Amino acid sequence: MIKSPKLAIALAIVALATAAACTNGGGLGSVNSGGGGTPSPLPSGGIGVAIPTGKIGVENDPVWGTVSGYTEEQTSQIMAFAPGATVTITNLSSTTPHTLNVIAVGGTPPPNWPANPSLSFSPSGSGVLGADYASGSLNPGSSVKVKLSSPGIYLLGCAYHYIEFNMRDVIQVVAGATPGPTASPGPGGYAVARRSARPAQRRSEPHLIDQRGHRFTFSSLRGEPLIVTFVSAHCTDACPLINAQFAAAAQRIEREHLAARLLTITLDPEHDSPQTMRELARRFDANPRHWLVAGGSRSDIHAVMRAFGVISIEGKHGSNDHHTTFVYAMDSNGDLAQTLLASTATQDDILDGLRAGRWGTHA
Ligand SMILES: [Cu+2]
Repeated sequence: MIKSPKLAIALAIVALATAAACTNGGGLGSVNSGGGGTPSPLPSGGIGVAIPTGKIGVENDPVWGTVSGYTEEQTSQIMAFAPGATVTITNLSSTTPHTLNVIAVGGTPPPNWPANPSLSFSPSGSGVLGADYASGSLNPGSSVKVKLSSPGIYLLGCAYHYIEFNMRDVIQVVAGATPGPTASPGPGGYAVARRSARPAQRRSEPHLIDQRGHRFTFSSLRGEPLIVTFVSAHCTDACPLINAQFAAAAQRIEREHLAARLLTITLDPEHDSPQTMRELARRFDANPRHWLVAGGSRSDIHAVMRAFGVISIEGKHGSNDHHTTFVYAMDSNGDLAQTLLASTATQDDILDGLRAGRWGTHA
């Protein structure tokens, strides 16, 4: 839990900060050293490896367990790339060699990470990510390239530091993933969630209730880009940051007359009623033309969360304050086009995407 002065600090620095304790699951990576925690200097779409202190984060992910020591530029420790991508793995350390080895390939999260897998210090796998891939020992500052061809989930470990530093990670190779700051599609999601996130394919589409008390469906919002996120109204960690980012983005959308809508949905329908969400909307002065803040029945909200692969877990205080923090850009057709990581740059990410027409035309 962070207190508001610390949150203010987190908002003040542009990069992801140390603060987001409730964002396990891939959103804001919490860095395990004290102090500021600046993002790693990495080539776009590259992977940096280092002992997880300071620049490289640690996430205690509810799905994947502890992951640390590998990251993309400014993103979470769970990494996603599109098939066919070639990724540069760079050792960011100035003192210590590391490796990137594939431990297992599969389609689901591991029940447990293997306790003591045999990880090689020599390169293997011919530069293609697969079950037999090993980068070999990468000296400080050196790089190697790997091609990601087959879709799947690859469990990674460093041969030197798998055990002592939990230096392990997950690469998802999945269609539609965008490397870099907007990478991970999120644990539990992947291609299946991307497909099922098309509400039109549902037999009976869930209804949501906005801050005016109007019932609506995803289908009813088609025709312009829709930027979706999920929050808990009771969360005091990352959600206030996301709400502030959405509030700022909504104002900019209005000011620039962009045809687009934001949608914030509760991820804790047991505690956040539509009335609670209305209060939240009021607090942020959310104009429903550009920003819908929605609750709904438990079953409808859970159906929407499942479709997006949103995971939330009840915390100590009864509300769901451990959860994924992603921002989903749906195009004008209602298809999920891109998954963004929530950050202090979210309003810029949204505005840049809309202005560029990345998720459909704007008026
Ligand atoms: Cu290592």
